[in-house]
Amino acid sequence: MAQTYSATDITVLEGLDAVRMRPGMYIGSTGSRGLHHLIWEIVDNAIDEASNGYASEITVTLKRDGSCEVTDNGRGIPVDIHPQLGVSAVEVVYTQLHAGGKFSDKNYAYSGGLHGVGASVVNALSEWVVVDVYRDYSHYQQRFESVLDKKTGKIVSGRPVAPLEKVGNTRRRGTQVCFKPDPRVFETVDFNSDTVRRRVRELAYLNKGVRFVFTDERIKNPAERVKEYCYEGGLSDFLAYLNGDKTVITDPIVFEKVQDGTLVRVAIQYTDSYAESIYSFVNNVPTAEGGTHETGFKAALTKAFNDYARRAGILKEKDNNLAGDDFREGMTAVVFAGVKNPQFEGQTKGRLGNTEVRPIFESVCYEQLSIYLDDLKNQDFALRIIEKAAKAAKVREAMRKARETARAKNQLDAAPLVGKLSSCTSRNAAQNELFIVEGDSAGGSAKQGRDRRFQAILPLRGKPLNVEKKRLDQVLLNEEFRSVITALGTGIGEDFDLSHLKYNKVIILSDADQDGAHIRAILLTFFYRYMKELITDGHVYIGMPPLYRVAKGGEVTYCYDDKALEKTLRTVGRNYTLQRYKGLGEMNPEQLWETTMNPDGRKLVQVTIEDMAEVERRVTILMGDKVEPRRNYISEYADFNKVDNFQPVGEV
Ligand code: 28F
Repeated sequence: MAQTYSATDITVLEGLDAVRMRPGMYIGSTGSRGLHHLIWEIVDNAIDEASNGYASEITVTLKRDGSCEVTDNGRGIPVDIHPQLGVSAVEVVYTQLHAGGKFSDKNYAYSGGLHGVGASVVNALSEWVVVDVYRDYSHYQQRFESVLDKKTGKIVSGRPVAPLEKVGNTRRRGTQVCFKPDPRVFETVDFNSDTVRRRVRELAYLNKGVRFVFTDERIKNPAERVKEYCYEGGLSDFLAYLNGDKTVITDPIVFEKVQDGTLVRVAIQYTDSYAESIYSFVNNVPTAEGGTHETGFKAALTKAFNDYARRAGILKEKDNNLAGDDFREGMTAVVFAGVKNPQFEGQTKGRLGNTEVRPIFESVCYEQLSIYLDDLKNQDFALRIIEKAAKAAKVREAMRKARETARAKNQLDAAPLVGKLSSCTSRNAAQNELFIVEGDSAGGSAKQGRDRRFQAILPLRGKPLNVEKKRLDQVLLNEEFRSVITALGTGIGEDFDLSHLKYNKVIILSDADQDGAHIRAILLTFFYRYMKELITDGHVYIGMPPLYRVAKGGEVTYCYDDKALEKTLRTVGRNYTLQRYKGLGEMNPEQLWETTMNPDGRKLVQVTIEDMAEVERRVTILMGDKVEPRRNYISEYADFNKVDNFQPVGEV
């Protein structure tokens, strides 16, 4: 039944030109992230239709012409004419900002999204958009275009080419939207297949039972072109995926409950590893920086487990409570909050700020975890978790003592740095840079070649300890990591405090070979495991030394990859000398400065966590103790120079 829309339902605000004027206000940036945001705006509308039970299948297709098509098999956007505006609801949704009508379904704890809010933004920033609606046995279509008006020289954004029109009869139901991002708005209009595929898979995990079909028509190999994701197990299946190569020691603990209009959905599973991995989301949006849902969850977990340990007589009257860290060792958890009006905070808007959400998570998680722990059929799991935590507490205690004595003898802070770190003269952390350099010879050149005012050098000898299999205490005892921790100044794990960071950029310089890539992966694992905010707050970079040096006459050109070399060799013609750098150590200080350290010419890749789940899996495979998956992984991803999963930002 087509709803009639009073003017109040659809607030008609400024035109789409405002969006084109300041796109960053609506999609964050006009870089790759902003480009992909267009897809997620449209997919969100399809997911709203699915979350309300009207659609069961969503498809996302990347076309060869650079456009993206999204479909759902829901009710189809209404086609009736808006009484005040005199145009169809489809046209209103796609041409009026904030034209999303809130879903009135009462059975819905929180509104996953405003149907159609993002649609008009996508239209404003696209060259063209075609909307197909299949509804009431009819197929309707409308096309929108952003065209340059010759007279005014201005671009008119998202203008309907004609009113919505019926183009055929059909038994199909649902909505189809195809849009082509406008190259006049975006730095790049090239969709990244892996980025889209991974997010579609993540959405499939988060939307239990909804079938997602991702197609990249640009892929030649038909076997690779279409990927389908549908997880009846929802967050339990997500846990299984996240723990893929780890050894689990409990079944998944899963619960969900609505309280005061907020949806609490949690899945927990313990593995034999030492790492704590929490993936939190708000309305399907990943919150890499956590927030009130996560803090509420953590507090409840600690309280529920301690109270249980006392009830079960494992903790005696006189014993102290175990710490949250102890209970979270080896824990993989997915924490999902459904919130009506989420407030996002933090550097990358990745932290939930709503204060009312914390007590809701605390009470629901405490209640549900206590029910789980007291359930007789879960006793062996419960005891296993408590024992693991008690052991972790002993190690933590031993580590604290070790740190005390080490500090007393002034070992932890002073010794390793004496011969190691060449600090810079400036004390301005906002501009200072720390280069962590592989090998003493390269370290030497870096010390000589750098700008000592703001560039500090920390050479790492050989391959540092592989931290994935180690507890924090063993990591702390490793000299290499101690010097990194002390140089950064932030502390580690529970003590980590980003405000004490002494450098704005932490740049990893390692050779472009297998060893270099392994050292880089170990360092990234270390940061990811014990200083994750260093990454999520955007401080970690990877320096890219050149692979080749082409000299002809007095002219020297450095090439950073094979493509650049081909281009250079074509231009220099004949009788040139070509040098392939095997390692950083082959460059003299001047060359190292010029090619890799000088902020004016160097290439840095900023390490970001595009897809936490994927990073987790890769870290586990690459660093975990199972050799088989690692050998496959290495053979499959042999190109260690492709620092994938970490979004390159070009020159910084
Ligand atoms: C490929 C993207 O956009 N699907 C959508 C619907 C269904 C309804 C709807 C959408 C006007 C302003 C309320 C249908 N019947 N997929 C999509 N499916 N929007 S967007 O309504 C929008 C109204 O807000 C719908 C009855 N109620 C709602």
